[in-house]
Amino acid sequence: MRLIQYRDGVSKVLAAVTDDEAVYPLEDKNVWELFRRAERQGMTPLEQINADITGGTPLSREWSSLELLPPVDAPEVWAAGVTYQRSREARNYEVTGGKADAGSTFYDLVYDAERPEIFFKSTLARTVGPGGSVKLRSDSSWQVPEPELGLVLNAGGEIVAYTIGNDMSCRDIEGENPLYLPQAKIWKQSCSIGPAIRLAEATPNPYDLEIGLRIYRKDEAVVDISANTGSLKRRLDELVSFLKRDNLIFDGTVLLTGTCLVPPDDFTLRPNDRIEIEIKPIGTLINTVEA
Ligand code: DO4
Ligand code: MG
Repeated sequence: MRLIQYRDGVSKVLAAVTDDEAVYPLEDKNVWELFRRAERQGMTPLEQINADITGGTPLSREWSSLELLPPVDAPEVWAAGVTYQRSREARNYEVTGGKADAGSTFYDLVYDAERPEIFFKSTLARTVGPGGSVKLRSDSSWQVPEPELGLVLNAGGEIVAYTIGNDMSCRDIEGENPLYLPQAKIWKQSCSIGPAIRLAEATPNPYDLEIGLRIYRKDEAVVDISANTGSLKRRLDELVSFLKRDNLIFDGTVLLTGTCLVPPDDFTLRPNDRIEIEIKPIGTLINTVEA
């Protein structure tokens, strides 16, 4: 079971999307209201949704045709890094000017260290949703999307759902100096999440999710790669525990878990490219690229 938010005229609607792709608008203003209502009824969120939609009539439209909004209003988005071997190799390539197996870079060290890399990625105002545009930085000539599994947390730091995130990144700025990381990662519309959140209780194994990245240029697929969250170096609760440490977590804080997909090293995004990131049990996050 997934949840989406969409615009209907001037209203924002929360809706459940079943595994058969049927869409049922819910009475709650947002996912947190739904969770509280379920708790009052002594039900899990999934049980509450099933009780709500049983005997109901789904929308006659497909959910991809709705005016989708980010599925959760994330006050903050954080991200973990170098959690997959593929990411480690790509960062090493950036800092050494071409050697993926450098052996002793910051990236090699953090891959094996007890403390993971966790960085601040985005705020509500900088984050776009499905169908929105992600922007390119004007001072970078090597930019890529980073498809990542996103953890949706409540204020207690529990993983309540999963989503898809795009941690847009400037490989040249990042490679020039690790101290430039915030500039390589954070700018207007440099983060996207959606199209849905999948309830944690309806996700049997987050360590076995296929992630696909397709990038279309004038309708031709110029990148088409995939990987599996099974190759994640860390546990999800381990990443959350470092994020939570002496920190403030809000209902809707999202933690991106690092990328396992990096386009070929000679690839850079261009205006009007269409990025599609798919995790089947969640959906496909589609964004266009703007200068
Ligand atoms: O250290 C740089 C960023 C790493 C990252 O964003 C990732 O591995 O996904
Ligand atoms: Mg990343």
